[in-house]
Amino acid sequence: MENNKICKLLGIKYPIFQGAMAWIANGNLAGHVSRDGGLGIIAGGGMPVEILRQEIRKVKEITSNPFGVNLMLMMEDVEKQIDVCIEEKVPVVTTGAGNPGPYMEKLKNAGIKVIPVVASVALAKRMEKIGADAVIAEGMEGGGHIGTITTMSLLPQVAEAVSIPVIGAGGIASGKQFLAALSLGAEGVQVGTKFLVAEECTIHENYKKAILKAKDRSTVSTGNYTGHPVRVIENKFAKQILEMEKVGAPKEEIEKMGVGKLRLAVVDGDTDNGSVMAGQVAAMVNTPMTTKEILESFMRELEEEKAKLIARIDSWK
Ligand code: TUI
Repeated sequence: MENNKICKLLGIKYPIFQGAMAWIANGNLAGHVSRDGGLGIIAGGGMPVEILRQEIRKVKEITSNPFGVNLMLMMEDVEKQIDVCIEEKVPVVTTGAGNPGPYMEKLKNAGIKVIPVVASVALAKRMEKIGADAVIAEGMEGGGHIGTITTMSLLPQVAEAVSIPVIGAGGIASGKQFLAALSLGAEGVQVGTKFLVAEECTIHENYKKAILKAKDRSTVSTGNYTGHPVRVIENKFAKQILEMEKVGAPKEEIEKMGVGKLRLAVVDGDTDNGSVMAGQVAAMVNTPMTTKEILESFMRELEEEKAKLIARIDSWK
């Protein structure tokens, strides 16, 4: 796709990013996605700096293709993580859960492409102004920490508001949704939930099983009351949080409940008491596949769905 703006900007084969899922997206997953033509992204948020360095080197062992590191801006060690990204010549940094303004100059001066996740038009415009290379517009269908606007509504508004390329995220697990994102103005997509069940994704089997058996209404958004909405599979843990929110428990108590719960699900496989973050498309993720199969099926389905759509619209005339 050499004329696609994202492929051109980053030097990748397909305009498909693998979402940087905390505790999940390590050097192994990111390395294989990048090897197979997408943009693999290490979830750097909260990673100790020397582990981050190891994971970056792991990607480099797997492939010499471009890859990214995601930084969560609310984390303490973010400045040290940026230094590691610069030292290790990481090609792309994506940012989440905040405004990367204070770090933009340093990253850009190091030749790193900076692609912030935005959940609003205002932030997208601000990011363009301070030199972002592209933005990822993530709707609330996505898993984990989310904004409040759906992809269907957010994506066209962001794409209208900025001139830099936009990557659509939240609710993308098939070629149909890829095509829809492109028709809303995106130049590429970011996919998280579908990569949870990739063979190269080294999470606990129980987590994968929870995704594979999820149905359309299996996820809920917790944390709306504390102002930090997080989409998870509805389980015992999620129900406890929702109950605390309903009775108006102190916010600190609710936030405290969440500490360590993602790790509990991902690493220990406790999918009852842990936080099983996933997008609303979990119901559409029914078959484990390799990263290569996932990327190739997105591209194949995109072409098939495009042809079907054109034929359908033309048949109305
Ligand atoms: O960051 C994510 N998704 C995540 S982070 C995560 S780890 C976590 N663990 C426990 C509790 C909470 C999180 C799991 N999933 N996506 C990117 C994202 N960024 N979504 C929404 C935003 C966002 C929100 C506000 C980006 C910018 C923003 O701006 C604030 C401002 O300054 O306007």
